[in-house]
Amino acid sequence: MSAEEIKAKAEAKAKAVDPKEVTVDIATVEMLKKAAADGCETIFDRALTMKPCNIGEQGTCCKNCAQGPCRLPLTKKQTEGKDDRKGLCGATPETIAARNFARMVAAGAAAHSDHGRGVAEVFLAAARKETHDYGIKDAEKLLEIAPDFGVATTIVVDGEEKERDIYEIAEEVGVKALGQWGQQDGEIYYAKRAPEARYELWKKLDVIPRGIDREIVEIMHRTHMGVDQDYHNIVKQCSRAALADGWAGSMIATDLQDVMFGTPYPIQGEINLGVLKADHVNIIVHGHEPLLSEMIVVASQDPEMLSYAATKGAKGIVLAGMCCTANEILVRHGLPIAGNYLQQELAIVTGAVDAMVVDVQCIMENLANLAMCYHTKVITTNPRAMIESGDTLHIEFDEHNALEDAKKIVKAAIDNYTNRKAMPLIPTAKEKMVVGFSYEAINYHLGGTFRGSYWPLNDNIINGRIRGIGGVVGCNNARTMHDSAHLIVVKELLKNDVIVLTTGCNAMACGKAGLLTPEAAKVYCGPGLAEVCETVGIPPVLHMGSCVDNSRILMAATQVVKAGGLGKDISDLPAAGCAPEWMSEKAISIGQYFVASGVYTLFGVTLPVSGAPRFQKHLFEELEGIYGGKWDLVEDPYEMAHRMIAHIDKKRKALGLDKAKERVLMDMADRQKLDAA
Ligand code: NFS
Ligand code: SF4
Repeated sequence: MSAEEIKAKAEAKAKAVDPKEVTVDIATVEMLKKAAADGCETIFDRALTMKPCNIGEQGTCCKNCAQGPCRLPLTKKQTEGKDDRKGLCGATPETIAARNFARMVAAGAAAHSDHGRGVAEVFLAAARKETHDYGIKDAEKLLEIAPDFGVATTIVVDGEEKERDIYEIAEEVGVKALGQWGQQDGEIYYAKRAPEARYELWKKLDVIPRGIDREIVEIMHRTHMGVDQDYHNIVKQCSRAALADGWAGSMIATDLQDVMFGTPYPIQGEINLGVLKADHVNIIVHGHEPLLSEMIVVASQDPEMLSYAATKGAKGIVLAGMCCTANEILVRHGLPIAGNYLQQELAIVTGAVDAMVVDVQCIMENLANLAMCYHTKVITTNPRAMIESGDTLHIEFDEHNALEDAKKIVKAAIDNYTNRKAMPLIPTAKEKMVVGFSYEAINYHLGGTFRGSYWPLNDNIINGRIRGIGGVVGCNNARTMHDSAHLIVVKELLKNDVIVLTTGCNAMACGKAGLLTPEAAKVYCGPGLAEVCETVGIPPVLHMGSCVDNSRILMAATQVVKAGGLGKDISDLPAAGCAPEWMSEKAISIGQYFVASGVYTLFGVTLPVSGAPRFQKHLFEELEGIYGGKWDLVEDPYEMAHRMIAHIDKKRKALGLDKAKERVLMDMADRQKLDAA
């Protein structure tokens, strides 16, 4: 070997991924070793060899016109007092960073809301009985949401009040819901769901979204070259578009999915790559929209499909989810989850996945390349999302022909079972969990009476057994150790008696670590929270669903405010939210709607704002004076948890709850007394 070759080899070795350094998940460690042995590259390798651009990371690279890219890094020179950085057009770093940030909000809000639009369209088709495959599963929820759209649930005939036909109600709700996307003036319907004080504040600040699409388009207009050049004003539009996501696009998606597929209630499930089975056909549904996966659930259980699988020598069909599609089918059907975002490539590396069926969002293009190393068929299904790389199959999914299309997909997976190249190697790791805590389910479970109520939760917060509420959500990010920050933050909160609400990839990290079981309470929680969880029989971390279901957290917070005793607005609550390992633009939209709803919201890893100090100050400090909520960036997960706890304590103090009032935990009789009152 020449000196150069030796040097190159040493460098390559130095750059090789050490699995234990990049993840805390044992199944992931095992599959990273296999990937290396098989000579297949994953995102973990690429994260080592390619570093992020320092200017983009600061948020100060502008390519909004062809005179750029104008790159304005913050260097020592500026921090020493003078800052005269300007783009060719004169744009300041604040204008550039705010515009970039706003475009992330627009993209995130668009992704959630376009998902919501698809749901509303199918809902309307189901209401009109134009498709046989979808229908109304939860009529009670439909009756609950109809008044929010101004749709009557009863009708007066000959002076007598009668129930209206459920499909008639659904059609009217569907038309009005779908109208929210193209609405030009007025207010989105669900703005009024917020606590009154919050609604009034939004009104005063003039940020109530007029219509979903309009607010997103307006961001794109305002951030075009030479339009909005005041970062305060740009952030105001970020709030409008983000609120249109949280309180309309996402919230409508959640509600209509619940009506069509059922509102989640606590159910058992299993998680991690160990859910795959070597002697079964393994199908992974990956992406975000339950419209497709709900049908694949049906198709994969079809006797005709099962006997077809048997003809190929398979003992059955395993259908498992990946990313938020997984959360959707888990919380409604208890179907297993194969893993979270950073495990998608590794599922293919097992060599056991016969089809990876994808729709939209969080799907890595490299899946197609990896599928070539193994035998997996990557099947795209949505006209919005095709993959050019590799040998991907496109089977378009049409809601009007949903079950037939789903069967075609399942059949393609079965046909691929006999093409496996080598013996699969499936990690044994998997964990049991209890999931499906919609805000309705929390109501029911914590209420524990015939009439559900959030009062027992409030009462336990007031008496100090529960210190506060932490929302921990969001992605994995290959720039930080897989699942590590998620688990540190959550465990630190639990230890300090903060109950955790979770969605998305954090929920999956918690599931894999065994935090989503009632038994976790006595292992991880402080004494107060442990006692409450054990009495009620719930896990200390409540899995509320997918990222679109962050709208459920907004509704839960609203219910807590309305139950009384903890202030008049979401911003009064002893609560905080965080996304320790975020990466997606959707997370930025979610962060902004939480901030605009009054929540202190902390992100980990990085935020593209550091190159624009005044804009950063606006997000991290000034917004609190406007919305009662603000952004923060904390890389250290311990520090993140403790800043959340400090904020919770600050809110407790403002509510006069700093001196923990010791009270007996309510028993059944107390609760009945309360209910009778
Ligand atoms: Ni949310 Fe869910 Fe996961 Fe992040 Fe992606 S799957 S929608 S975006 S990576 S949490
Ligand atoms: Fe440069 Fe201004 Fe064009 Fe951005 S909009 S690329 S800052 S000239």
